[in-house]
Amino acid sequence: MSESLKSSLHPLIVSLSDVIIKTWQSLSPEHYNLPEEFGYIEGKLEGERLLIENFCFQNPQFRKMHLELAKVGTGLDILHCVMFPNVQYNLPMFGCDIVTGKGGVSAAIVDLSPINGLPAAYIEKLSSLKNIEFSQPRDLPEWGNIFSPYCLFVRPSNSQEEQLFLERVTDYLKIHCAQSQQSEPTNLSQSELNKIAQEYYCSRQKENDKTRRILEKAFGTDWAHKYMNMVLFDLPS
Ligand code: 18B
Repeated sequence: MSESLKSSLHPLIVSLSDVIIKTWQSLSPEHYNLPEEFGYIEGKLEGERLLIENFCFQNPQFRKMHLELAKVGTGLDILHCVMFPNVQYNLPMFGCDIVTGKGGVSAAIVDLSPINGLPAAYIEKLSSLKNIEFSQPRDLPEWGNIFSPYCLFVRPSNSQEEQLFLERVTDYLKIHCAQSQQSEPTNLSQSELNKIAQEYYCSRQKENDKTRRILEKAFGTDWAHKYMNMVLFDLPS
């Protein structure tokens, strides 16, 4: 990981990216080649530099495990992470997004989002986690009907809440990695349903205008469209 970009990011993003990469090690990840032009990217947003760095892996259960770190000027840091299951496995979508600004963390979201329902083992594990209260919960946007009842979306208001968020993401990742290792491939017709559900998840995520706006301003409309469709939320083949 390039220390130059990473070390300049908000501490919550640095800690979480370490946790994600470390947890993925247990999944025997192989490298996933993103389209060449999209590894390390630099653009300009309203005269400010936008730096993007991508880390991408795959294994039999996950067609793509994607971590993205981004910095806009000196004001805005972003962590974006999605684990896309292979559609042959009945696994949910792990997704996480952190956006930090001059005033601290403005958005921190993590979920294991259902693909044709959450498997019973996930419900059991997620509902037995201890309840954590955050002082500033946030409301999901209109396109957010893809998220599960276990979706956590907050504005952590101090470093203690940032730590609690980090622990909860770690819980979700550990549950997901362990469950994925026990998962067996399903049949063809269920795989087809999983594919449709994953396409729906991606189409809803692409309705996030806040993400689109930043990419469009820095790199132009065409590039942003390509990036959202080929890198952030590409469809299963
Ligand atoms: N996202 N986020 O990933 N987004 O990618 N993100 C924002 O304080 C980027 C995901 C999610 O309230 C904001 O409001 C950019 C995944 C939700 O309307 C900004 C990239 C999930 C919201 C960005 C990126 C996800 C949100 C506004 C590419 C969930 C709230 C910050 C690197 C699993 C939307 C704020 C709303 C917000 C930007 C969720 C600036 C550029 C995987 C729900």
